[in-house]
Amino acid sequence: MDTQSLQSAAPCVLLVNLNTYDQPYPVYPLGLAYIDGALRAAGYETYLWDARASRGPLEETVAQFQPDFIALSLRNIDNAQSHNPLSFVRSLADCCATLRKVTRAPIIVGGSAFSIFPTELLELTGADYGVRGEGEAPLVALLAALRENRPPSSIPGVAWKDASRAACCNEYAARQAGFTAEPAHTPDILASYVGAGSIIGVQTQRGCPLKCCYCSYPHIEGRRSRYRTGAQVVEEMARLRDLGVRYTFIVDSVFNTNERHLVEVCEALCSANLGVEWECFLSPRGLTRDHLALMKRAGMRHVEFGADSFSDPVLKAYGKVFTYEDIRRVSAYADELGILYGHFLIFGGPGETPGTVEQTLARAAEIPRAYYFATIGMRIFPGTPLWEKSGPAATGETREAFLATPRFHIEPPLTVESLYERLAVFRNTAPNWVVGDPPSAFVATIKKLRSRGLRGPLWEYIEILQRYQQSGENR
Ligand code: B12
Ligand code: SF4
Repeated sequence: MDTQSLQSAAPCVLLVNLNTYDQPYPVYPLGLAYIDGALRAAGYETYLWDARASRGPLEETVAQFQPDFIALSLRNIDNAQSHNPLSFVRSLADCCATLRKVTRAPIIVGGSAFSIFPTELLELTGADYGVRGEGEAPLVALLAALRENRPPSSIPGVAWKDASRAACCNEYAARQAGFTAEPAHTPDILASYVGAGSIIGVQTQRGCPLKCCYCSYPHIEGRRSRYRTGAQVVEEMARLRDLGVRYTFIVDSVFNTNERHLVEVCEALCSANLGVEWECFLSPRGLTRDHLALMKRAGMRHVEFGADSFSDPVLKAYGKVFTYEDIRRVSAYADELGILYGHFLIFGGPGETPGTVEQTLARAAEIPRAYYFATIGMRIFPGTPLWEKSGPAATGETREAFLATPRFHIEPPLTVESLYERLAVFRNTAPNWVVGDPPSAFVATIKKLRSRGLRGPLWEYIEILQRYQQSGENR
């Protein structure tokens, strides 16, 4: 612990990251790094306690640090896997209960999971306040209000409890500036994640204007796009490189929503020639061969396409703004350019039929050398068209029910079991497919490869490994 901060007169904020989920690898708490940057810029002393990387229990840190405020980040509600669901909500409630016993400091919760169910999570956890969406400016404003004994009820994005203890949440401010501070990294925590095989995130933009039927991202980040300049992205990557990072993940919901931004960032990275490689999420919409070639020159080594389905009626029903032909075309470009690429597919959403499932599987043979990440069913989130169709209004349940137990839309007559069975059989002939979480043997092998210095997502090894496993089973 930084003993200077213990003696300091500046108000102290303890930042807490509870996420210990390690699929596909431990994910560095980038959101809290941004919050840390904003708090430090506003004159607060901060200390980051990380459930994976910090030594000693949280209670000890609280006793030592005596924080004035606690800022707790909740990234995942659950693992979003219908055939193997795992909820993380309980651990947040337990943590708040533990904190309550050892400190009177106000507990403020934020993060992507909190942003999806803000009022429900505020009530369920017993936290004092919350922030929905981008947290930097609202948190600084909330802490100022609390220090000055002003009610926080007019701060955009803030969640609080009214006189009857009912949770309320202000609208997420659509006009929020975005990127009001640079992320502040805690070097030893960052190094611990790099050592554990994590790929450190870099964010170049926030917001997505599109309206895919299931997607919570615009709800978390807003619809209006906010961008960092190419120079700012270079500066951030250079800072990470100086901290020992050689491969990063551009965590933007979709990196290619705006061609001008894509070109600006990539040209800046080409000129800086940092030697840092990266991967990102791309949409097939409007993507050209030149874009991909430029990204490759700028250090991009892997691409994850949010294709969702290879069937046009399904793509339409999912609210996608591209067709299978776009997917085929961009796959061919990536293959020609020697870029490793994968397609995320969601089976069983609205419009899916047994026939469209077979069409997607058959069309995978037309796509050269791709990797596939298949999910079964669509998690139903508030604020999405899917919520209107399959949420509480359709089932007669409460909103809380959709938080406490992960709920998925599966289009009848398909079921989780029938889809899982079909995909498991298909995977036996297609070792480049991952259905749900990656197999544990793959995760173990990847850990070994990472400890030998290999970087990146390494999903190119999945095929070799599954092929080897299958040949063993057939022997
Ligand atoms: C990139 C990404 C990934 C990458 C991560 C790559 C990497 N190396 O970092 C990969 C593909 C590996 C991944 C995996 C998973 N992901 Co993911 N991922 C994302 C994505 C697109 C961006 C996350 C990000 O880094 N954002 C940038 C940072 C800066 O933003 P942020 O963390 O939200 O923080 C801001 C605010 O939330 C807030 N904030 C954060 N903490 C706090 C704390 C306080 C006190 C306050 C006030 C504010 C605050 O302020 C921050 C700055 O503005 C989000 C969707 C989205 N658009 O948010 C999904 C998302 C976070 N993922 C999600 C899920 C479910 C998963 C997986 C479980 C999926 C799976 N089955 O494998 C795993 C879990 C991984 C793990 N070990 O935890 C869900 C989580 C919600 C949920 N449904 O439970 C999301 C929201 C997508 C969704 N489906 O809705 N993911
Ligand atoms: S799925 Fe991707 S493109 Fe569609 S709304 Fe979500 S972030 Fe935007």
